[in-house]
Amino acid sequence: MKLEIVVYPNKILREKSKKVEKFDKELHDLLDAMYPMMMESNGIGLAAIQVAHAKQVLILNIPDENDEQTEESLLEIINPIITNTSGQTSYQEGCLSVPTFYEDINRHELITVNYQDRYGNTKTMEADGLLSIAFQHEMDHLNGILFIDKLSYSRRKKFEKEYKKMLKEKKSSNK
Ligand code: Y12
Ligand code: CO
Repeated sequence: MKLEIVVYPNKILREKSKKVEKFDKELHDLLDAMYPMMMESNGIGLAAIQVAHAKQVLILNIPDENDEQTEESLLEIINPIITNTSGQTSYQEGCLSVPTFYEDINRHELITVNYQDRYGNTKTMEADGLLSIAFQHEMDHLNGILFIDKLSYSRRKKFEKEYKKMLKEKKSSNK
């Protein structure tokens, strides 16, 4: 399966992802293709809508204490629902669909998530630290929400100006 990362301001990123009903080869092929795409792009999280598949699917691979990402730490998350939250935290987030831009975003510190694995088994997980932040960032994608939507009005205006300039420069250097 050939995948490409969808980049802001593409409207695909605003689509709401649909619940997965079939835990079949099509789903497994999508998950199997998302993993190398995320790793090649130096990502730690990727939602299916970022590769133009509007399914409630996301993958996460948080670096360990040696800053390494192994296949064993890969999480495949289908149809996630946050059932509990506590605390507040802030982290400088980035997104493969919004290249070159990073900004501090407020999130819940601790979350409990119900989800299904690639076979449809129901699971519950508690997440804190970077995993909790990545979960919340990727789950926002399933609802068509980007981290830039959480910026203040003035910060967002500044972002739009800088981002447009970056896209223009990128386009002219590719000519
Ligand atoms: C904390 C913050 C954000 C998340 C969501 C997942 N975000 C990512 O995985 C973002 C990755 C990313 C990688 C980039 O590529 C390189 O650094 C080589 C990148 O590059 C550029 O902007 C040029 C941007 C974002 C979870 C937890
Ligand atoms: Co993102």
